[in-house]
Amino acid sequence: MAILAQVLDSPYFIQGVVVALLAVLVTSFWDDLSDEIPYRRVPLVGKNWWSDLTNKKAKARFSQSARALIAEGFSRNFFEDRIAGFEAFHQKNTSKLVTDLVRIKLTQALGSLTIPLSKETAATVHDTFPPSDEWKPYNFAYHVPYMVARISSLVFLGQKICRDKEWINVSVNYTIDAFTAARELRMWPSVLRPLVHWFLPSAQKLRQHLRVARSIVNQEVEHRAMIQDGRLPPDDPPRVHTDALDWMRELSQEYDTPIEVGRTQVGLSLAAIHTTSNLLTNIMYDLAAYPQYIQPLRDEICAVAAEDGEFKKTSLLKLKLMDSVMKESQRVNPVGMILLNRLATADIPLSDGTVIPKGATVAVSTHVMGEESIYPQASTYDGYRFYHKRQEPGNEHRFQLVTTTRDHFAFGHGVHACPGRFFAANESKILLIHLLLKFDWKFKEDRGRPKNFEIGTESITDPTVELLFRSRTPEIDLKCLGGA
Ligand code: HEM
Ligand SMILES: *[C@@H]1O[C@H](CO)[C@@H](O)[C@H](O)[C@H]1NC(C)=O
Ligand SMILES: *[C@@H]1O[C@H](CO)[C@@H](O)[C@H](O)[C@H]1NC(C)=O
Ligand SMILES: *[C@@H]1O[C@H](CO)[C@@H](O)[C@H](O)[C@H]1NC(C)=O
Ligand SMILES: CC(=O)N[C@H]1CO[C@H](CO)[C@@H](O)[C@@H]1O
Repeated sequence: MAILAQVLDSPYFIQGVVVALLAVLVTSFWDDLSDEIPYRRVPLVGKNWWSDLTNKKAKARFSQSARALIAEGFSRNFFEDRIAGFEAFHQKNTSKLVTDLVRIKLTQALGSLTIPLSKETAATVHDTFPPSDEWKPYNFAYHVPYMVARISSLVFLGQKICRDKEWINVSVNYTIDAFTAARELRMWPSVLRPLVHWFLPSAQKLRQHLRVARSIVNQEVEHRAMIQDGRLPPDDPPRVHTDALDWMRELSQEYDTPIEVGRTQVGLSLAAIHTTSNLLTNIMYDLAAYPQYIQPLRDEICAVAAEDGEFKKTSLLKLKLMDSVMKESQRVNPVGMILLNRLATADIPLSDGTVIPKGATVAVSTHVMGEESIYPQASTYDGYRFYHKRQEPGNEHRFQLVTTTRDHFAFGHGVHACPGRFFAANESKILLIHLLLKFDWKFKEDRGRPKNFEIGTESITDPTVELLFRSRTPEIDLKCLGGA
């Protein structure tokens, strides 16, 4: 229990919880329908605020019924606009715009982003891991969000802002602080929350993040507008690629929908940073636990570099073992016990006669990804599992990390499947290339795969684990990826 309490207090438990929220975060009809959420009518276990104001009970309740609490948290009841600071969770009528921005604009740009992403990755890896011939400890789960935030922000906001410490603070910490604030606010009866939140330090921090975000983002919008009208000379060095800020302006005009860019940018960070960091942490824990994959992964990168020279649009797609290893990490440790949270907007009769009533929330259990009948030796980590499946005739393009199916839905499935998965896949592969070629990795203590914690329905990577890294000489010249 002590460790559980410690983890609940730790900001990193956030990685696990974030994905659960995404299902409701940007789902377009959420705001409109939340009045009908059945939770509002169903009494919640232990929701007796007056007799139960201590942290301890609340934590226990959270770990027992995280899902219900989270779902309720997202109903208007709680994150509604009168609680200032949570605005990034509300995409209002811009949710289609945000999804299309990620699904269409960002994904289409990926081909031309490999080299810029790799250059930024090289820089952040350089800043994060000083070259060392000795083994040095590194708390991966703690640090990786900062690297991911910087690399992702290159594509969201451009080169200048992705290196801005204040922005990185917002990009990483808004999410963490929002969960802390939410947890603290839940200690209060809902009628008092609109008042209390003004005085809670965590909620104040959240509003501060939004102020900082708006100021940074609006300043950049203004700066770009001035360059466009010729009131300022072009940036030096000039911007080399478009980014989400440009796409927001384009789509806002195209859809004739005003958007608030600061809040929307924080919303992107919310969806992107801790989810990707969680995946990367799981992968690195798997590779340190099963080191037999590391050299084959390096060989594969070298083979692609030998074949393609400078990385092309299709180069990352050739890293099939890496893709398989990543998908296997997601299979064995999905972010939670349930995904695909949905709200029934009408009665839905099923073939066996069961009716899902209008207003019900449903979710799908991820135990399917551990089913023996679908995945032989399901409990064994097999980095080649999806690689081998793809070798079978007709399967070459199936079983990719970004492919969602009813047997593997770590990115969700269907219309609302994660639109950011193509970006997450490419960005993560680029980071892994740098980490694997430039360093050796192992656990500090001789240990097996650190077990993920289960908190409520969520699975989180053990935040206390330290990895050791040591510099090595890459077998290829990383010029093929735009430089060291
Ligand atoms: C490894 C990293 C990621 C994981 C595991 C992940 C997972 C998910 C999941 C499970 C959903 C809900 C899907 C469903 O219910 O069917 C989702 C939705 C979403 N994700 Fe991701 N995600 C990741 C990275 C990203 C990134 C990098 C972005 C943005 C660039 C992003 C943007 C979104 C958006 C906008 C939605 C809402 C889509 C909708 O409601 O239509 N995600 N994600
Ligand atoms: C994020 O918050 C933590 C804890 O408040 C703080 O130590 C850290 O410096 C913050 N990150 C950045 C980039 O400022
Ligand atoms: C991160 O942001 C918060 C909220 O704006 C602020 O209180 C804190 O001092 C910042 N931390 C750093 C290291 O900049
Ligand atoms: C979105 O909301 C804004 C103001 O809240 C409104 O002016 C705009 O017309 C709405 N756009 C669409 C497409 O509904
Ligand atoms: C290689 C990979 O896993 N993901 C994507 C990287 O970006 C390209 C271009 O959009 C996509 O086609 C890949 O699926």
